[in-house]
Amino acid sequence: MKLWKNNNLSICVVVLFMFLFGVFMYNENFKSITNFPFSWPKAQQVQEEESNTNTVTTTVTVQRGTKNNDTITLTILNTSETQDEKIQEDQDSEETQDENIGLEEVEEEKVEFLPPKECDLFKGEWVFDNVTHPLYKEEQCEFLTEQVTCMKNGRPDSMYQNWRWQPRDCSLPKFKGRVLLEKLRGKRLMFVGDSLNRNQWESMVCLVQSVIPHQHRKSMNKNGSLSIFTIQDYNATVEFYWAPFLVESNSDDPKMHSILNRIIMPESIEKHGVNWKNVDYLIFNTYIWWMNTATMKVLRGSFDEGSMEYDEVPRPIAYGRVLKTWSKWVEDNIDSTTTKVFFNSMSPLHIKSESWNNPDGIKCAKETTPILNMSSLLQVGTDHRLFIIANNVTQSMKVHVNFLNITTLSELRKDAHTSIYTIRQGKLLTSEQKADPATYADCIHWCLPGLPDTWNEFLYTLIISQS
Ligand SMILES: *[C@@H]1O[C@H](CO)[C@@H](O)[C@H](O)[C@H]1NC(C)=O
Ligand SMILES: *[C@@H]1O[C@H](CO)[C@@H](O)[C@H](O)[C@H]1NC(C)=O
Ligand SMILES: *[C@@H]1O[C@H](CO)[C@@H](O)[C@H](O)[C@H]1NC(C)=O
Ligand SMILES: *[C@@H]1O[C@H](CO)[C@@H](O)[C@H](O)[C@H]1NC(C)=O
Ligand SMILES: *[C@@H]1O[C@H](CO)[C@@H](O)[C@H](O)[C@H]1NC(C)=O
Ligand SMILES: *[C@@H]1O[C@H](CO)[C@@H](O)[C@H](O)[C@H]1NC(C)=O
Ligand SMILES: *[C@@H]1O[C@H](CO)[C@@H](O)[C@H](O)[C@H]1NC(C)=O
Ligand SMILES: CC(=O)N[C@H]1CO[C@H](CO)[C@@H](O)[C@@H]1O
Repeated sequence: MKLWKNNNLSICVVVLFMFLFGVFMYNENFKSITNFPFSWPKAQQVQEEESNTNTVTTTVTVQRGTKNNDTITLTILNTSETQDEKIQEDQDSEETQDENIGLEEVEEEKVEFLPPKECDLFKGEWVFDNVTHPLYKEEQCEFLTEQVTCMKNGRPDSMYQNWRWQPRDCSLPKFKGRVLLEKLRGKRLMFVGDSLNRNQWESMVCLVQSVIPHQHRKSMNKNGSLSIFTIQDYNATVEFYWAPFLVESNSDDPKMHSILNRIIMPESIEKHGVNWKNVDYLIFNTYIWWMNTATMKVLRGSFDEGSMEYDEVPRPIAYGRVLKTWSKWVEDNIDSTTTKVFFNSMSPLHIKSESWNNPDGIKCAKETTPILNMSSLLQVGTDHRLFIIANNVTQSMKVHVNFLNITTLSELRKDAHTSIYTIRQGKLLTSEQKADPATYADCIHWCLPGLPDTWNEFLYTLIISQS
């Protein structure tokens, strides 16, 4: 298995030159080539139309380079990357991409800048960057559900969409839907778990769907526990499978969510697992459904046999049993040469505003900026015992599992929850409910565009780096 191809820059330059020559030959429209040195990526085009010209390329370079010690390298790389993007924009706008598509894709992949394997992507900071983020617009993604469209639901501030995660020792590559879809060609990617993984799945659908402009070339099919987004041109799917405990439980009905007496069968996973076979990229999580009681109810016997009796087991013990069952399933059923496995660490809650020194706050409801002062240890109530178990289990398996360490960096995002701009039992909050955030604010789920896009940037980085 070849991991983490490092870019050979001189090859890049040669390939870029050959590619430019190719475009020149293909393209009778001389104008797009003469435009090309003064180019800027699409995100800036809007800004550009409102303001002035030619300064924008510099801005991008500076923004990407600021936090990085490899400023010069990055700048050089960015220059060619920017040029490459411009070419792609031109092709898109002229609708000539069909004849150039192969060339363009190969090229994009070659110019991709990947962080070195040693770089810890999850150690870093949030940087305000309204040039590159959000990665898509809320109103441009028809597949978003009402649960997450915070602006449409009346949220007045939008800064929560503009934060970019900047790893300390490297940079995340720019998310390119086309590059990801090329990896997914003829393949299935599936999120498995609870509503936070569904949150991330919705984000991923939006991130790739914009590549396909034609409505009838992409489709959504929601059927019971399984939701499938299909991109016909690539024969690729981005799926979500509902299994909030991963193992069998009395909470497996994807619609009935008001079960307070949650009971699990920690050694029983096959019923769900059959649905995960033959998937090429599997992303698991399980956390939020564990959090309403200190102990977990473990069934004696089986639901199928009508058993009703259960034992109450301390949360970490039960969590460990479930992950052991899960890891055994993965080891027995996954061929790591064809399937990549990921495990998301816990998505945090923001319920007590005192924990980020805002005694006047009401849960997460008044928060409009991330926690940027990282000088003191932040404690928002996450059960880190489960983090340690998940990290330990995933790192000691025979099959390679990518542990996505999203917990700490998400703990800083008190501003990013759906709060009162969401639904409850299928309906948007009424104005009376909105006036009572202490009762009704949802400080568990996240607005989109927003934080789960960053989780997908990690996923993207790992997918395109490992092939
Ligand atoms: C990056 O530079 C800063 C200051 O310029 C320094 O404190 C830090 O240790 C450097 N990081 C690495 C990985 O070299
Ligand atoms: C997870 O990331 C945080 C920073 O975001 C870091 O402090 C912590 O050590 C990481 N844990 C693991 C197991 O990598
Ligand atoms: C980005 O933020 C800056 C500073 O707040 C602001 O001046 C600028 O207008 C913003 N640009 C866009 C495109 O929103
Ligand atoms: C489409 O992808 C599926 C896997 O998701 C594969 O089984 C099938 O053969 C592919 N079909 C074509 C026509 O490539
Ligand atoms: C939904 O799934 C069930 C079984 O999982 C299947 O029998 C049924 O045909 C599916 N319906 C649609 C509309 O795909
Ligand atoms: C950051 O937090 C620490 C501890 O809460 C506090 O002492 C310090 O003044 C804060 N710094 C800033 C710049 O707010
Ligand atoms: C980590 O996992 C190994 C093997 O599953 C186990 O032996 C060990 O006790 C675990 N350590 C912790 C701290 O949970
Ligand atoms: C390190 C490296 O290969 N840098 C190259 C970046 O691209 C410029 C041209 O745009 C070359 O002159 C550099 O040698």
